Amino acid sequence: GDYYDVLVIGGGTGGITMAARMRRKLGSSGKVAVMEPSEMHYYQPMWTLVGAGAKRFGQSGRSTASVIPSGVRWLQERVGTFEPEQNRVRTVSGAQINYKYLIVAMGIQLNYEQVRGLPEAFEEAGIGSNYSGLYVDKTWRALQDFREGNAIFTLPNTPIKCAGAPQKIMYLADDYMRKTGKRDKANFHFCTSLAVMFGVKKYADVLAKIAAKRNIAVNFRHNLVEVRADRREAVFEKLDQPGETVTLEYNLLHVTPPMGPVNVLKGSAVADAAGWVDVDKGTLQHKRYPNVFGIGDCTNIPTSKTAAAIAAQSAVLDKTISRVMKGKAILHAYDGYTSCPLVTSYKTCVLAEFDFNGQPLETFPFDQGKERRTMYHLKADVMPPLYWHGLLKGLWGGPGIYRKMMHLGFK
Ligand code: FAD
Ligand code: UQ1
Repeated sequence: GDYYDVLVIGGGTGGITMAARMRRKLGSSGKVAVMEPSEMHYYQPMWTLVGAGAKRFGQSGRSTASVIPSGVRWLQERVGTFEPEQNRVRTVSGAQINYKYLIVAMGIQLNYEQVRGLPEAFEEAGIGSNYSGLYVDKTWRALQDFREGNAIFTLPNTPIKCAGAPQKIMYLADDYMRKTGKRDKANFHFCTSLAVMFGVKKYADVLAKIAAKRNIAVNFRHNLVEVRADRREAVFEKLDQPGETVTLEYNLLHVTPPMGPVNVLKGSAVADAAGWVDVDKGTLQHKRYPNVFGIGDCTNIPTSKTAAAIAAQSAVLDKTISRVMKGKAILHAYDGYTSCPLVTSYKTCVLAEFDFNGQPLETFPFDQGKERRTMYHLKADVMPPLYWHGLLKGLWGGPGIYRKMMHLGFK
């Protein structure tokens, strides 16, 4: 079979970022390959704004061909099995690809079918989901079509990527309905499997106040289990009262689907018992195979799954791989940095940033727990070019160094 010095599985955020970094490290072409089946690469964080009509879906995607770094081979295939003892993978079509170093960046899988009635319900009106390119435009359609009644926003009982996104669309919808004069005919419900508004107390407190001020009912420990699109009903199980369900009628339903590890990882040699790539959280090196690494949503790194986390992880993994290649001892450098721009209206945002311990790790020398216009501008206008021209080129390792500089200057 074919051989590459570095084989990257997955051409999403983490995969393209690491391919760019490895290409720069290894120089001459043909040494690095990315296996990615999709024709298109999407900047998923924009879908929050697409679902609210503030950006168009077309602005969120570019061809995979255009984001593969020059000198990196694109293998347009799907991995089928991992054989790390033999330093190779097999594609679903049976080809063997050998490597010296493997980077797994396969993302997280959306499991809509784990909710009864989905995904068929998306064929009806009044329901959308910002998490999928297939359904994000339906969120915006449903917002525009809304006249009166219940507007319901869900958060599932599984790990998810960008844990703030289920709420961002709710605050945008609230703002939209105030602007269009429909808000007084709407009842807003946030139905979340969690018992808190957010995993970090500082931001949870801020969000609880915002929801109360905007007259949004928060139903904790409610997990969506069924959608009856013909009757416009959403059924929730009460996680603290086993066997009990609540049925709510909806005129607008935004679904955040259950998520989990991608199927081919489950039970594979590189995964942990749950199906996540089993890496050291400080170095991103595999716990059993020293020439295998993981980055991003597919790993068991105990931090919130975001592109911002991948930015910080990519700088750490770059160093880890350099040291492994040189036979040097590796450093436990990743602190869990992750960020979630909590969009709270069409012009405001609370920029949450935190580490493994849920301690705020804010970049700017002001309190990011306040709703700010500057942070909305950062999310809507600064992040997309930073993603395409910084992160995906391997040039953006997260804001850590700027945080340290600014805090030196201001404290
Ligand atoms: P992905 O980018 O999802 O890439 C995984 C890739 O693996 C895919 O291209 C897939 O095709 C490929 N793959 C899967 N199976 C196989 C296989 N068998 N063989 C080969 N390839 C395979 N993050 C932020 O930082 N800030 C935000 O504001 C933000 N907002 C978000 C809002 C929404 C609505 C969503 C959906 C996400 C948001 N995120 C945000 C999260 C961010 O987009 C993800 O965390 C990030 O893109 C994950 O990158 P990844 O490389 O781990 O996975
Ligand atoms: C970030 O680095 C990043 O990845 C490029 C995001 O994803 C789009 C983010 O949402 C955020 C907030 C960051 C962090 C960057 C700064 C400047 C705080």
